[in-house]
Order: sequence, then C-alpha cells, then structure tokens
Amino acid sequence: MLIRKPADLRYSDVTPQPLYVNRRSFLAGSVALGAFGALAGTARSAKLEDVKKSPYNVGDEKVTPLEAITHYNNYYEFGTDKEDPAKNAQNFRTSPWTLKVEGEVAKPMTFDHDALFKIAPLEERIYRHRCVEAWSIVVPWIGFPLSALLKQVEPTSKAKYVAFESYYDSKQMLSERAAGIQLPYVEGLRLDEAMHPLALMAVGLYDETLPNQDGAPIRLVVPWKYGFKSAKSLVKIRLVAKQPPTTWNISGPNEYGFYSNVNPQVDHPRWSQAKERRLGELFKRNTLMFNGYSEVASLYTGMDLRKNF
Ligand SMILES: Nc1nc2c(c(=O)[nH]1)N[C@H]1C(S)=C(S)[C@@H](COP(=O)(O)O)O[C@H]1N2
Ligand SMILES: [Mo]
Repeated sequence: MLIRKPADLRYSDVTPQPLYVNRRSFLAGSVALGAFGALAGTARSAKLEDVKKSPYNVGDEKVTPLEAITHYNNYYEFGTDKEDPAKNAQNFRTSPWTLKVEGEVAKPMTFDHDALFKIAPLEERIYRHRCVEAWSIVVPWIGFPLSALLKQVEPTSKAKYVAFESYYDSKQMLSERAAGIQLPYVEGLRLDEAMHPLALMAVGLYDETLPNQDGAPIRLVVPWKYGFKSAKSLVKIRLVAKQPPTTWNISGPNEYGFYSNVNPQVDHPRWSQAKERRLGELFKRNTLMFNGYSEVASLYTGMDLRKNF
C-alpha cells in the first residue's frame, strides 16, 4: 500500500513563514512564469476573469498559502513523494485537451481546452480539503458545480453513478509500476452525490488556472470526502448504471472504500482519522464529520457509514 502514513509528513510541519506567498508576489511571479511558459511551449497559469464570489466558503479559517498548496501534492502519475508533482509536472501538456462526457446520457458532449472554462459561470469557492493521510489544507478553488455540467448532458433514468477518468500518458508520466497504482486513475460518485451543489469541477485556484500539479486543466473537488476522490486532469466522465471501480479501492479494498466520506469515527486500519494537521500549523485539529460539510448528511440517511466507509 503506497499512501503514506501521517508520520511521513515533511513539508507541512516545516514550511517556514518566509516561504508563504501572498497574493501580490504570487501574481508577479506568475507573469515571469507565463513568459517562460510561452518560450517552452507549455501552458502556464493564466489569470481567470469574471469569477464571482460564492456562498460556499469556509468561515474564518485561514486560506492555505499557495506555496503549500502547490508544493505538497499527491499526484502519483508524477511521483509518489509530496514534492515530486511540482517538479515533474512542469512540462505536462494540457493543451490541446479533450474532456468527454458520455454514457447513460441523452446528449453526450466533448469539450476542448478553451471550452472547459465556458461550461458554466466560474465561482470562487474556499473549501477545506482533507487527505486520507491526516493532513488538510484550505483552498480557494475556481470552478463550477458538477451538477451544471451533468444537467447539460441530460442523464437517462439508467444513470445511477458517475465514473471519472484522469489523463494518462506513459511518455509524460510514471509507469503503473513506478507509480504503484493502476492507471489511468479512476474515481466515482453516486449520481446524487455528484449532483450535490458542493461537488465542484475546478479549473483554477488563487485567481489563476490550475497549476499542473493540482490537476490542470480540470479536476474534480468533493470537499466532504477524502482527497483521493477528487481526481485530477480529467479526460472522461461517464454516467453508468453500476458502481464504478476506483483506483485506491482496487489498490487496497480494506483501507479505501467507495464512499470515503471524511469520518473521524472510522479509523483507517493503520492510523486514526480523529485528528489532522493543517499544513503550516503546529497543533493538530479535530477532524470534522463530512469534513465539516454537514449539509451532505441527508445523502447517507439509513446507511451504516462504518460498513460503507
Ligand atoms: N489523477 C490523480 N488524481 C488525484 C491523485 C492522484 O494521484 N492522481 N491524488 C489524490 C489525492 S490522494 C489527493 S489528497 C488530492 C490532492 O490534491 P492537491 O494535490 O491539489 O492538493 O488529489 C487526488 N487526485
Ligand atoms: Mo489524499
């Protein structure tokens, strides 16, 4: 099993104050990166315009600095250490791109790179993100509700689940063997979970398009579930009748279930889920049921969340 134990945290506890990037220096830095990106022929972060504020924001919790959000990542296709994706995804080609939405739908759709940013009006949503490895961050995502996309394709009455597939290219990414997981990375949600207003398709963070290591050009964000449900760099969304296979469940069925709701009362077989370390903070904080998003509880009425972990 490759997901690391909480004790393996490194960047999180040591990130010193000077490394924290404020909004202004981040924007200045990205202009330089943009010029370099143009020379290198790879897409770099671009400012996202017309982003409206959303009511779906955490309260008074501090937003995690960009430096930590972009240098402490899980993206196994680009390496199994937290620092790997920032280095190894730098030249990842995200344009041209194709996202296909298909399966049990009346109107299948295909989006190219630029169309991804016009699927629905963009909103900023500041969400908690809780990794199964007991660390957490607060991210100012930019995106649109997954429900807005699903409504456009018109799911048929047979559609009960949504299957997500990440991009995979062995020329740009690690082999399955080196990554230690089956690739392409796949994830899934029940249709009613996918339709919940909190389920987000993210195309940016901190005012700009997504950095490659965070799942450019488009990724899923399901804030009440452990971070691994939020598949990156999506190329396919398929509406299906049966519960789809998911990468970490295939890898370790006793450790990672299909639902993967954040639940402080159900420990991982190898560690407690009761507490978490917020990147950049010294003391652990209590993990909240559904990661604090209690409004999703009604999706699971009558279900035993110990069995359906
Ligand atoms: N394709 C793909 N998506 C992925 C992963 C991955 O390895 N590959 N890791 C998951 C895990 S374990 C987490 S915690 C989040 C991390 O997202 P972040 O790096 O943007 O914080 O992405 C998820 N999505
Ligand atoms: Mo994770």
